[in-house]
Order: sequence, then C-alpha cells, then structure tokens
Amino acid sequence: MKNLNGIFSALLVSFNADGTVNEKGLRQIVRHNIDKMKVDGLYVGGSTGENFMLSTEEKKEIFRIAKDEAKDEIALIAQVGSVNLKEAVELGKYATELGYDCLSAVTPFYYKFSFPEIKHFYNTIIEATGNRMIVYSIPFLTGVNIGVAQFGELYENEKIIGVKFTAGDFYLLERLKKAYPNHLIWAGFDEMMLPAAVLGVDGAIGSTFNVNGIRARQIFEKAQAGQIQEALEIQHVTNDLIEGILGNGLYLTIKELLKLEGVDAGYCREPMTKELTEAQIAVAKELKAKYL
Ligand code: NGF
Repeated sequence: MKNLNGIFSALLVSFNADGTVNEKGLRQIVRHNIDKMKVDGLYVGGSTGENFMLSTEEKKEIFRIAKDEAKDEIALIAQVGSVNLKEAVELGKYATELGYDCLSAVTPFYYKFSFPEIKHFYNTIIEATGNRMIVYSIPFLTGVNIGVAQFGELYENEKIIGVKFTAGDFYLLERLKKAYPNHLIWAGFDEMMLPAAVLGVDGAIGSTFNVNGIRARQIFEKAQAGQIQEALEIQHVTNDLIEGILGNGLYLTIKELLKLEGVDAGYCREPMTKELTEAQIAVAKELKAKYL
C-alpha cells in the first residue's frame, strides 16, 4: 500500500479541439509530472481534470491512461465523486481494479443533501469498492461545509483516511488536526500551502504543481523543517506566479505553460473556454520567462 503523504499534482487533461481526450498529450502530462516535477503522486479526475464536464466513459478512459503511463512509479488517487452515486460506485470499482492506491470523492453537490445522506454516499462507495477514501471538501464550489464532529462521524468508517481540504479556514484545519491526529489532511489551495504546512498537513494536492511542483515541494519541506522564513520567500514567488495564472485563466494558462515546456497539453473542455487569446498567450510566455 503506497504512502499518500507529500506533493500530488491535480492532473490536467489534454483535450483535442473537438473535446475528445488527447491520449498522447495526457501521457506527456503524466510523464512531465513524474520526470520533471518529481511529484509523489497524482490526483486524477479532480476539478483540474475538468472532470465534472465529462461522461462516465471519458472519466474511465482518463483513469486507464494515467495508470497505464504512471504504472507503479508514484501513488495514484482517483477522484470518483459525482452527484450520481451509481456513477461514483462504477468509477470507484473501475479505478480500484486498475490498481489506484486510494479513492477520493467530492462531497455530493447541487442538491442540499443532509449529513446522513453525505455519510451514506461515502459508505456506499467504500462498501462497493473496498478501497481507501479521501473526502474532497471544497465548500466554495459545492456549498457543502462539514464540521469537526461530522468529520468524526465520517471517520467512524476506518477506510476514510482523511480530507483534501480546499478551503482557507485555518481554524477548522487546526481543529481537525487536533481532533483526529491519525487522519491525513492534504492542503488544496496552492497559494496557502505554507500556513497549511505550518499547521501540520500531511500533503498537498494542487493544479499549479503541474508546472511549479519543485517550488511546492520546497515550501512543504522547509515548513516541515521549521525553516519558515525560507519557505515564505518561496511562497512569495509562487504566489506571484499563481496570481498571474489566476488573472489569465487558470487551467488554460497552466496548459500553455506546459506547452512552452514541449508538453502537448491541448485545449480545455467546453463549456469552458477552449483556448487562450493571443494576448493571454503572451502573458503566459511572460510568466514562463519570469518564474519557470
Ligand atoms: O482548481 C481548483 C478549484 N483547486 C485546485 C485544487 O484544490 C483542485 C487548486 O490547486 C484539485 O486539486 C482538483 O480537484 O483538481 C487551485 O487551482 C490553486 O490553488 C489555484 O487557486 O478551484
């Protein structure tokens, strides 16, 4: 069973202009993360993978290609969460059979599900797959907030090993670490990695690690070593880069930065805007020259 601590890229997916998965490009993104960014693992099928706009078959295709390319070189987490529980179970079984080290599922969204319904959602996927599970908590997109006591209830299922915490609520993060020291937390906002690391998170999962993974590891490891000032200097540079990326279009700009590294990162999937304008490409080139 692979260790799930450390730096995980939330895997980008390369799409062709017609929206189909670009297998060659996806394989190149996986290789870039392993060979150049030296990540500990990949988080496949997350927000960064444009997952919630894809069909079940496309999600499976991406799980299959990523696993086939990465083999056992790094740890792999499959995000299978869906508002369609049957789909989540089907994807969870598929990824588990492929050999994914762990599953993760976003809290069910859109409808205002009660906490017992959310708990049922996780327990059903786990019972069907037998795999480990990471709760994917991203309240700013789902509107779902889980409190300390509710995490305790979820953790009654021993297969739920922790939470991918994409929020800026450091009070809740600290309370969770104190209350459940044996459960893992992965920081989800790359621009807040240093404070999260100071509070003792076990790892981080982020989109910008696809291009800035080396700095991410430096921040994480320096924070763990108590070298806070050095870590802060690197977080400052990282956040200059992230500010530029966010201001220019998050996933398309990271894809452009990958293209500038020779990686065929392709288009985004509609209804997201498919490609950058010439002016945005020029901004990406400036970011590359300045920070990467
Ligand atoms: O892209 C988002 C959504 N968040 C990612 C990360 O939390 C998502 C974060 O890296 C993720 O891991 C996934 O599910 O793919 C941000 O992109 C980054 O911090 C810039 O804000 O907003």
